[in-house]
Amino acid sequence: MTVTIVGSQLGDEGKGGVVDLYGDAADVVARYQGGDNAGHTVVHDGTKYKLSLVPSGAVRGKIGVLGNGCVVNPETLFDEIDTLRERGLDPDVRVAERAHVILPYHRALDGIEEEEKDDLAAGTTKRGIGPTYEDKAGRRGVRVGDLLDPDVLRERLEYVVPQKKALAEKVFESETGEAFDIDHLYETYREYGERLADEGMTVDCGTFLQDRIDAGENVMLEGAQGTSLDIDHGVYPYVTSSNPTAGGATVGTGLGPTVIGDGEVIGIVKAYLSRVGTGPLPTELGGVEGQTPDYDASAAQRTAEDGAAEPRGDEAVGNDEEELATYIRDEGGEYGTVTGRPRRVGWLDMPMLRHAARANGFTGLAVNHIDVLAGLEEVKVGHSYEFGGEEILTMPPTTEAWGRCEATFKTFDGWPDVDWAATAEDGYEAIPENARRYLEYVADELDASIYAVGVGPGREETVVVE
Ligand code: 2SA
Ligand code: MG
Repeated sequence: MTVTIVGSQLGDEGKGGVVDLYGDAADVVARYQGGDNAGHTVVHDGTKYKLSLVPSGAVRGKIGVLGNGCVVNPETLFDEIDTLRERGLDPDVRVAERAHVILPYHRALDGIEEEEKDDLAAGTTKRGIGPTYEDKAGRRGVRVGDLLDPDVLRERLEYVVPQKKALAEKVFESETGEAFDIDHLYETYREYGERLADEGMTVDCGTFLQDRIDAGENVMLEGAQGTSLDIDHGVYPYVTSSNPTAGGATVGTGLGPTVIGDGEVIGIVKAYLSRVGTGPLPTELGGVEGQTPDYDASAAQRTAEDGAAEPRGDEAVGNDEEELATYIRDEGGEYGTVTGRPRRVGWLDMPMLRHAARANGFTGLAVNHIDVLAGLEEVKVGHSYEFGGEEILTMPPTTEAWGRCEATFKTFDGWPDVDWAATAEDGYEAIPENARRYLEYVADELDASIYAVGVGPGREETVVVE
């Protein structure tokens, strides 16, 4: 049996908590796309582990698999494994031989291209994700299996590296160094290959997972990022270069669609929106300089002078956009984990979610962070868009059209801040009534039932709906 966990918005929906919840019953946790652009913090036995590549299940004694749809930076992989070992864990991580390898020139090119692109830059994590998938599609990539065979590795590098070097030097007029040096790359990556082989880490992913399923084990498929960052179904070009949607789980592991479809596909929804990087966001509140198109710095200035976003007191927060944005950002800790840059925030966007529900075929939902919105006088959702004089209920296929959509809001009465830890113990009925109304609206609109509600950052702070 499989459970697939998919982000329904723009990443950072709090997938970790849900992965924990369902991960208990899993024997194997596999990732099917992305690479070390998926920073998550796992708390286990009171210790915090920061991971960006290794599936979180590996911290909890499960087998962690990086599927063929992933792009693997061996340096990050071994750093994370070594750190876990230093801390007394013995992670069992397997890597698909068909997965592509992120090489140092991919990282270098990611940085160079982002600077060149200017307005079209996606605000990438600069981990080389895009350039690696480009080479995969361009049939000039290096796969994990190639690291195990020095002759093949050498041949691949000799073909591709001169092209990358020319791209960096001639097209982007950038300097190149070790990252573009065939001999250096060959030595370093051959050694990574030896270590992968010595530790028996590589697998034929689809066969490995299918054998587990046939033996009656449970496999959890852990998506990174979210539906609107999907290269096909997201807000192109402000997307990542893989398929976080549920279809990616089959292509990215080698399990058939009927195997995935036989299990659960759970959509993770954050009760509001947050976004790192650029592109339109119809339900955005306030804005963030350098990320929000047409950002109005004077509005932020005005609120700062008004002394907005005081810490939560008995007073409910008012309705000024910048003030609300700052409040939600602070309550939700919406700052980048690596750079500390503020994330853009907005109200829940239902057209985005309807699109996600269809594209992924969710069997259930987990809605997170309803505690973050507690204390607001009213909570809004973008129910539909007004586009070209008409009301539309789902996202248009081009991002330019999406940028012209105006959200039509529906307003809910706010809910109080309560003892959320106690709520988590007491169950669904203990959730404040207005918050339940909000949740039920979302479930109705998406025609999917709510399996879980996240009411705080901790592992225990999840209400499981019976
Ligand atoms: P990239 O580096 O090529 O993938 O960047 C392309 C765009 O995708 C965005 N991006 C992300 N946005 C939010 N969260 C991300 N990762 C989460 C984290 C993990 C998760 O906490 O780090 O949610 O599973 C993530 N990764 C990529 C990026 O900002 C660009 O807009
Ligand atoms: Mg995160």
